[in-house]
Amino acid sequence: MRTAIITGITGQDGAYLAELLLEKGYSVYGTYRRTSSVNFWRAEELGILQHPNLHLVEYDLTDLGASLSLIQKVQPDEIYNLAAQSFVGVSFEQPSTTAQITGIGALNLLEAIRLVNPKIRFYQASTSEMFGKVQAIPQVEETPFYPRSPYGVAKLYAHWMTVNYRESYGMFASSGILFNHESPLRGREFVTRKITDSVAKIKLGQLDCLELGNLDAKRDWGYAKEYVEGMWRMLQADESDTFVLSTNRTETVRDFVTMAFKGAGIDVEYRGSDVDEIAVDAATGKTVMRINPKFHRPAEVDLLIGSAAKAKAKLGWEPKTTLEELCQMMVLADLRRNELGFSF
Ligand code: NDP
Ligand code: GDR
Repeated sequence: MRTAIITGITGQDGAYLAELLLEKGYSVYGTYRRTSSVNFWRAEELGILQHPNLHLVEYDLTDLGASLSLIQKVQPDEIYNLAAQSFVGVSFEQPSTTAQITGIGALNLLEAIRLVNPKIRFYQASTSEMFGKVQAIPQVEETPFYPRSPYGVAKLYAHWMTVNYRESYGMFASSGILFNHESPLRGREFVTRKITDSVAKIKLGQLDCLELGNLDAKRDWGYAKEYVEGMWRMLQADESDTFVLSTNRTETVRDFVTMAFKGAGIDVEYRGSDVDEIAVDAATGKTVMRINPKFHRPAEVDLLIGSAAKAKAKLGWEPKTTLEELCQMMVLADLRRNELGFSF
């Protein structure tokens, strides 16, 4: 039986990856942070929380000693580093914390692997946010980086450390540059899930209006469950490397708003511009979306679109779910949850 550590099992990707590895017969050690109220709602929704091969371990990525003892104790074959302060907006308010967790945290794991057992295969959750102010369209593995947030800068440090440990010590350390990936398990602070949850509440009469920031940002959105399969494939390859996972399609936040309302049976029309832009329900004339400048960021990533041609050629990975299907899946899940009065 193969053994894997997943850091960040309480997050979206951690839950889906744990599900996948358990299905493949792995013994999975999922790490979570000690907090006053630990939240395993995602693992619960996937029905894996009681799985006999799932072991939950308390762990903080910022602690090198904890990284050393975790690896010594578990002796895994593979480590997937998914833990991070992953919210771009918050990284502007907490840049040092973000650097410690998202940047140095990855180094702690790499260093612990080097010291305990350099044969362990390592996956680093890198991000399209490293491309930031994009230097080419579409973005590929060789596109120059230009991060636009403390989060992007911290992730870039972790990415280069992964490459550096691969080249310096011959470690199997792969970096997956993943573009935005969403699902019904996405955190509600991220824009897609914020939209689908609010649309569901508006449809059910539980909320009047959704408030957003920049509607013009363009993102390449895929389905998280397919992306964790790509992570696993990276660690099964003959050699460690860097891979982009993306859909090669980009849409604006505004497009996603329209799509989500449509998924709930509401047609919207846009009026006004800039901070005065609103969306109204075409049938009733009621305002269902307005801009709140507090959701604007000090610096924005305007346009992301990635080509995953290398992952397709070398890993046989490609996305399948369309954005329309993904959005509909999220809206339906949020309608169901909010009907039951139960939404995380
Ligand atoms: P989430 O924010 O849903 O999950 C992040 C996880 O990291 C949570 O389990 C969180 O625990 C944990 N964590 C945070 N700080 C620490 C810490 N100090 N020590 C240990 N664990 C910690 O992220 P996603 O699942 O969406 O993303 C997974 C990874 O992939 C992240 O690294 C993210 O930056 C990266 N990524 C995500 C993309 C996406 O579109 N989803 C795209 C590209 C990269 P807790 O629940 O306690 O907060
Ligand atoms: P992102 O995702 O920053 O791309 O990072 P997010 O969903 O937070 O923002 C996407 C775009 O939407 C705009 N936006 C808003 N965003 C939020 N969260 N809330 C709003 O109200 C709002 N209004 C407009 C944002 O300005 C942005 O342009 C995600 C995270 O998962 C990262 O961890 C990951 O690395 C990248 O995706 C790839």
